[in-house]
Amino acid sequence: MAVPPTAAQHSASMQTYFREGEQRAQQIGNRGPVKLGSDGKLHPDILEAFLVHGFYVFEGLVNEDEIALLRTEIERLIDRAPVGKDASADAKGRPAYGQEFAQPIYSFVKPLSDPWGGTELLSGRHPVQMTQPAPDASAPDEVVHLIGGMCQTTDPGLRLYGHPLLLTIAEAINGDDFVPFNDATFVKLPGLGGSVAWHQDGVTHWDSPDWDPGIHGFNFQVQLYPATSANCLWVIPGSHKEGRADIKALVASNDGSELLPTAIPLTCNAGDVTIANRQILHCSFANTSPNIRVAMTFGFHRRSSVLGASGALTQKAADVYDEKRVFERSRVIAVAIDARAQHYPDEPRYIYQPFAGLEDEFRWSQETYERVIKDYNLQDLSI
Ligand SMILES: O=C(O)CCC(=O)C(=O)O
Repeated sequence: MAVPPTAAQHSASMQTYFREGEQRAQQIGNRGPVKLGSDGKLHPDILEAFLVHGFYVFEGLVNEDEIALLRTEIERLIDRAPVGKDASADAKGRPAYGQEFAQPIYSFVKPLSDPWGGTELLSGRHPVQMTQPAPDASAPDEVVHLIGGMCQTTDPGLRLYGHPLLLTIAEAINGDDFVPFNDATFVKLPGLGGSVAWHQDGVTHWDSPDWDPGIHGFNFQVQLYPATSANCLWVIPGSHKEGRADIKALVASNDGSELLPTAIPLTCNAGDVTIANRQILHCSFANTSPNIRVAMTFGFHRRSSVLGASGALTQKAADVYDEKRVFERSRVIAVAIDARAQHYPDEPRYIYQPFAGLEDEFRWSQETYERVIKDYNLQDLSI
């Protein structure tokens, strides 16, 4: 087996690819502030740009104060994480956070490793393993890679889920009866963060007679820190329209290299929000840079894609998504909207059509935390 590069060698070897990718990204553009039409809906030019390229970068969508609150919370969650998968104490020996949730909220990786590439995990959708640089000798055995459950672990996370602009974008893409998918906060610690091998997210609908480029929904990523080409998400523009990609063949025809030649980095400033079609081919590399990236990632689907579908990814195939299940998971949106309205009373409140008229049943309170929010992610709608 080839000797893995050191972190420093890996970083040096990536620089030309990063610069070339940045140039390709600049040529495409596909970024700017969110724009609404006179009807209050997402401007059709942005929707069209998203449909063509499969991604868009909304610059400065979440304001600085809100980003500061989110950072404080995520820093707390990282600080209070168990030291590894099977641990119950944090690095300072305190009982780790999150033991009360039914589904573990933290996922870990070995520093700079690729946990999914070349494995059958997550429906085998990451067929090629990425380069896994050797971490420095001082690196811990495991580092936080993902934190789940943003709506139950932090109040600012719940409020972000009810952000009127984000929900207006979700409505434009998936219709006004859109439904949730799942969420995960990707944490790429400087010099330690693992990679996410090339993949497409969708699992269930590739062979559907109704297949189309939007059938597997899309994800938001809200960036809490600047995202650079060394730690950000890379995508292949337009690949969401071409069906299931043969990733092994793509890498093989690129001399076995994962540095695919048409990919671009979605570099961002803190507060920028990306949207990516879940069928777009995407990855992120081991973070051998000195900069952290934290991306709060949560997705939405068309109702028609989810109703009657069976569970995928972290959900069981025996889980069939009926009206009741979809309604129950969608309640999180209703509570999030109210939590946001209570905290930001001067901001316009998003009206979520499936819950219009039911607002009083889903006011944000300790009671709705227990009834709707706690362990909501057991009901994720993964396809
Ligand atoms: O943000 C990343 O590093 C990876 C995100 C990703 O692969 C996903 O959301 O499916």
